Amino acid sequence: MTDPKVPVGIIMGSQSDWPTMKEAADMLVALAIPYEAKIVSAHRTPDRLWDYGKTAADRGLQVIIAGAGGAAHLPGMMASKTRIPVIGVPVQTKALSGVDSLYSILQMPRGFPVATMAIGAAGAANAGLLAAGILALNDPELAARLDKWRAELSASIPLEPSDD
Ligand code: RP5
Repeated sequence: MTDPKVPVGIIMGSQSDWPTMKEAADMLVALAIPYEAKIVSAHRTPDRLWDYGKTAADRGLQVIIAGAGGAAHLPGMMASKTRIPVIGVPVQTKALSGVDSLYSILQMPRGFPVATMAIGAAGAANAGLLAAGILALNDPELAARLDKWRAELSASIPLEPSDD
């Protein structure tokens, strides 16, 4: 399907999820982590979902970031199909502001965990960072890059508020 050395798979239910999920991709790029991005819908392309989950471990994926909105079944279904850790991103919806997505992803039954992020762009960016943290456990060079990224973020926060 793709390069077996790619450690992170970003999957999403629709093209319309990409502006949100790109926040995760941008974070992986910033930390020099290879990734693949695919549209894999639980409802519209269930066979694609099944194939992706079935082959994920053998292809060398180590973390899957799955984003979806509304009746957001993609992360949970992927977690049911593969033991690869799944990080779920609730995409913000117009109808219910993403609370529907959040609840759909969050309330997994015992036995099939999904690490659920915040709704929307911040959640997607944090999904990239969480994936980086998982991979850094066995990659000292990545760990150093992640430590540097975190230190730079901390250093960018002013001590005092300004009126500007
Ligand atoms: C979900 O339905 C997708 O994850 C997306 O967030 C939502 C709406 O999809 P589109 O109608 O924009 O394709 O499956």
